[in-house]
Amino acid sequence: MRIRSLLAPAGLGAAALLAALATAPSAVGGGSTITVGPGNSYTPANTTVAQGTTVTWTFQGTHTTTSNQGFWNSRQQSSGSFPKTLPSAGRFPYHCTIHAGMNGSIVVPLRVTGGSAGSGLTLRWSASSAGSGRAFDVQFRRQGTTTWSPFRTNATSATGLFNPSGSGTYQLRARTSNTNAGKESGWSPVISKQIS
Ligand SMILES: [Cu+2]
Repeated sequence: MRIRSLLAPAGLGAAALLAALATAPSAVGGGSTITVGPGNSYTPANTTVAQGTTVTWTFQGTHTTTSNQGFWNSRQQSSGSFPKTLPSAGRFPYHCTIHAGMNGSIVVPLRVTGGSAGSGLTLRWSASSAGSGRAFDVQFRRQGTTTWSPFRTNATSATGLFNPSGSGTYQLRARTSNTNAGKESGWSPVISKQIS
């Protein structure tokens, strides 16, 4: 039990426990809260959420949450909250435009299911097909090789069947483009999956 193991260590303080709980991946369509301030920091600074999660920044001091690739911008806010739904895979770094060095990131993993012989892997890189100004890149490589190959480039669909000839272990990653700004998110964490 995850909760039980978090509670078990006697020395674990309440703040550390809350931080650990806050970074646990949410269910699809769920919520995740990030506290902005007090002080020049986001808590948690780095968090992983499922595709389609609404992330809400709550302000305790005058800051911004501003996506490095233009996916969102709260502009200056001193209280209240700023919600943003993140439908698709990637790593989304953000910062405060007022305070240099005040940084955070949100990671949205690719989802991979399947893997039995001949049926391939079903990849889902977004909770929904691309809205205006968005597109997706998906890449793969055989485990043990170094070069990534494109599976999808500037796709608008949310899913695809990855069915290479031959068994083996494949690595997969995806990212989201902000085509309005000509910028891309970072890549989602690499997922390794065996096709038997
Ligand atoms: Cu700030």
